[in-house]
Amino acid sequence: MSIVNPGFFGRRRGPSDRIPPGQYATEEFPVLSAGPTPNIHLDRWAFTITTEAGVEHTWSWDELQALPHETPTVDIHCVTTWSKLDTSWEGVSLDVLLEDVETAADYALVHSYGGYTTNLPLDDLLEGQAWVVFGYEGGPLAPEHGGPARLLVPHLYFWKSAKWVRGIQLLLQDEPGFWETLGYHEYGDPWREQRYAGD
Ligand SMILES: Nc1nc2c(c(=O)[nH]1)N[C@H]1C(S)=C(S)[C@@H](COP(=O)(O)O)O[C@H]1N2
Ligand SMILES: [Mo]
Repeated sequence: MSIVNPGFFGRRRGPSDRIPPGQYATEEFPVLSAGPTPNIHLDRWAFTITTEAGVEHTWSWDELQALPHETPTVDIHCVTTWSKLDTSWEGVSLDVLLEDVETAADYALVHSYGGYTTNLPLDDLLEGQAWVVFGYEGGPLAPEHGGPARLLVPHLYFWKSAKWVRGIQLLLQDEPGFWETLGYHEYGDPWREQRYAGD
């Protein structure tokens, strides 16, 4: 045990400042899936961004891998009250994927293999806030955690981080996804405890 708490000298945020209200930190990595884990072959895997005009931008697995990779280390917060600090991932930033997409949309509806959906404002996918990730803690992302690839949007509750992601539909009007239709908050900011509709 050290005599001086590492938080003593600086204003660096200590672990307890990183836990949003109503959450607890865990070392575990629980699996939360609303259905079975889909089995997706990499040679048939594709990721498609569809604009409000119906224009499709599609990446094969190899095309995705050829894009610049980032390795974000982030805290994740599940609405069932667990948070996990300093998770490390490898993937491609949505800034890169959206770079050449012409759109006037303000909303995104994320689609997964298996049928799961979740919605969020398009702005929340930009400026280094979201990735399509395929690596976790130095290895490939496990199927139960969304492999081959999932969305990672750590600043929102983890249900927005769609596992087995297959595409993003850009929309002029917001459309609720799976949990949002069932009464969860349309935005889901853990720091404002936006768990359920109306919070
Ligand atoms: N396709 C899909 N993505 C999903 C889910 C799901 O059921 N299906 N569950 C969401 C919820 S509620 C959470 S908390 C996280 C859980 O991710 P994990 O199983 O890797 O912990 O995935 C989110 N993404
Ligand atoms: Mo969740």
